[in-house]
Amino acid sequence: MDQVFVFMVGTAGAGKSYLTKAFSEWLDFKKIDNITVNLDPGAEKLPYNPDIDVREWITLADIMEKYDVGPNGAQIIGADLISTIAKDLKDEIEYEGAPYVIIDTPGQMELFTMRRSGEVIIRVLGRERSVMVYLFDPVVSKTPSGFLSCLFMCSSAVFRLNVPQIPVLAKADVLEEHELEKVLEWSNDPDALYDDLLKESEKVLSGELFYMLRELGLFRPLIPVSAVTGYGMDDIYDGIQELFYGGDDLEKLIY
Ligand SMILES: Nc1nc2c(ncn2[C@@H]2O[C@H](COP(=O)(O)OP(=O)(O)OP(=O)(O)O)[C@@H](O)[C@H]2O)c(=O)[nH]1
Ligand SMILES: [Mg+2]
Repeated sequence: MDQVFVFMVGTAGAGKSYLTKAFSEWLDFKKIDNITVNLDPGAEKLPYNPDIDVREWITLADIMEKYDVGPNGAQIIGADLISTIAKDLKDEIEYEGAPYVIIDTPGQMELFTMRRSGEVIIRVLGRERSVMVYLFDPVVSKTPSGFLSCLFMCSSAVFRLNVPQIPVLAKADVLEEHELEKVLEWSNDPDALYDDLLKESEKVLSGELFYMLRELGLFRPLIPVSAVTGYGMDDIYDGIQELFYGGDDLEKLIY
């Protein structure tokens, strides 16, 4: 059976690990076989028990000792080393065999999106079976310029990794109702965002870039989700189904 690789990607603290847990639990509840994979060698405490864990091969403590570097240098070396175990990860993931493979990526987004490892992992596992759930940080996204910055980050991940994206608004439960409505409106309606950018500051210096994002079709409706309430897990699932099975059902992935 084909496996689908769901990469949780987003800036530090956006909620990747909790969403990994919540989505996995939701799939369990629906009796859809899935496994979780931790790709963060620096993770100290995870809210879930990964079925496959990069820390079996690579830990920051070992790197700091072996290469005589501090924690930041170790993060970078750790990220680069992940590509060297891509084949081992693939073997373990295939051995587990679950149709849904949820992959939690390193805390700092650029370690996965900018360095080569992310690209290598996706290529080794299979680009055509991969999808990225991109998490917008709710606190940053709730101002117009913050939202636009998040959209740039999200777009940079798609340019770099070249896999389809399901953009989600993480931790939607922390926003007030009116804030949530605003963020969702901006993701649906670039003109509404532009108006609010103008209200925020008289001159929108990023105007040309804004138009570029709009012309490239990079504004897409955000799916609000919450790992705390479980809200939106069905929408992530539907998004994945739509992508791989054109909305057909789904028996193929359900055992
Ligand atoms: N209210 C609320 N808090 C959340 C939610 N998801 C995560 N959090 C909190 O946000 C913090 C960061 O969540 P993580 O899932 O660890 O975020 P991450 O992106 O994996 O973070 P790093 O890997 O450390 O960069 C934790 O303290 C969680 O308790 C959510 O849906 N709602
Ligand atoms: Mg994490």
